[in-house]
Amino acid sequence: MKYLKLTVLMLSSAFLMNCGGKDEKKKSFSYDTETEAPAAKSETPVAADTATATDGVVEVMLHGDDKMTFNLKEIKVKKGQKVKLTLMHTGKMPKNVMGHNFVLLNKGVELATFASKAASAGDHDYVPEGSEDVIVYTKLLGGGESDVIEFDAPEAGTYDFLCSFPGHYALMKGKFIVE
Ligand SMILES: [Cu+2]
Repeated sequence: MKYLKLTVLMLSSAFLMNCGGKDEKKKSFSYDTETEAPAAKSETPVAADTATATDGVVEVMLHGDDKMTFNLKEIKVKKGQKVKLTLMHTGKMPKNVMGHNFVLLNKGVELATFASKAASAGDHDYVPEGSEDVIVYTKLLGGGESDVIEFDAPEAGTYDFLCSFPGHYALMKGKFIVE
């Protein structure tokens, strides 16, 4: 909660240069509704953080780049929330060279084991078809592309996420925490 408040504060100050604590709620709401408009300008690093929207929907902005990194190492949501995750490839390199996806693994699935299985699933964007190891995943993206997925937060616990493009998981991985 403290985390969210901070994000809201930072957003408020970025947009308005002046923020009264009282208006935080209102501002975060108007920020959320704004996302309907095609806002090409909102490329602030702040927006890349985990931010909560209204109606129990959490919006997560995850970026992958040409340096083979994700901007987030940790994503925190709450049990029962709906998660709207946007993966954006902020680089320029094509998908066959520097493809990125977001794959959320089930509890107890070993990252390295999964990654090596995934590496041979090139026909399916490096996500083994019908795999029970996977909770949810995005499309594989090249530079400039993005994909949005929505899913219900799984039961409380800590899960691994990764980019399953061959060789990427060493750097492109993180924890998905459901509280
Ligand atoms: Cu990748």
